[in-house]
Amino acid sequence: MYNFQVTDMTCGHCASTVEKAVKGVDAGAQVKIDVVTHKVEIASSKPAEAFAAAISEAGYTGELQK
Ligand SMILES: [Cu+2]
Repeated sequence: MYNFQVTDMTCGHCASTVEKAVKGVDAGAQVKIDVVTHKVEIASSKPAEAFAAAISEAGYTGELQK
């Protein structure tokens, strides 16, 4: 389970763009997004770096929380 803080994800449109980016890395990933707290939870066996890259390619700043 990865926790990303995506501070510039501010509305439902952002959330769906981020979700699409995540599913582009792993179509079977489980994604939980909270726009209010800017949190993106991802359950996947793919590496966190792949999601970080996809989120930034989508135009957002995703910071992995340790
Ligand atoms: Cu938005």
